[in-house]
Amino acid sequence: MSERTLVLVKPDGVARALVGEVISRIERKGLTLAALELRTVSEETAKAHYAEHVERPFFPSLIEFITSGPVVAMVVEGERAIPAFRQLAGGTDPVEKATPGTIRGDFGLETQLNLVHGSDSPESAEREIGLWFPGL
Ligand code: 3AN
Repeated sequence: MSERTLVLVKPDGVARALVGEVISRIERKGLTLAALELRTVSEETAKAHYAEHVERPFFPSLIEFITSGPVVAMVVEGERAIPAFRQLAGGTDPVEKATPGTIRGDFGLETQLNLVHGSDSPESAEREIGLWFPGL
């Protein structure tokens, strides 16, 4: 079943010039882009995006990180797009959880600077697409 997911290349991924690499992996998987924009995130959007983590100790530094430079936001579409992109991204911790062959496993070292975000459920995807691309 075709579905949509919200993907971000976070500030570390943009700074390290990995945007093309991420898009290339998305396209080679067979997923397609429905929207794409480079933008700098407001603190308000960042807090709304990560609302589920508001009580976590790393929340303030996560907000500081995600607003520290431009991100590339995308809506990615295709068959099982939500789990398919999570598979491409790899686990949250780029060393302990993500395996080689995934974006985080191949390019990441730190849990906070883990390069990409992908919605984790249909409910999150709907909420996040509404936040980043209202009206899409
Ligand atoms: P994922 O992005 O794999 O769905 P989440 O939703 O648990 O992971 O975490 C959201 C973001 O919060 C991560 N991408 C990472 O940047 C940051 N994060 C998660 N856990 C930690 C942690 N233990 N220490 C620092 N940052 C974290």
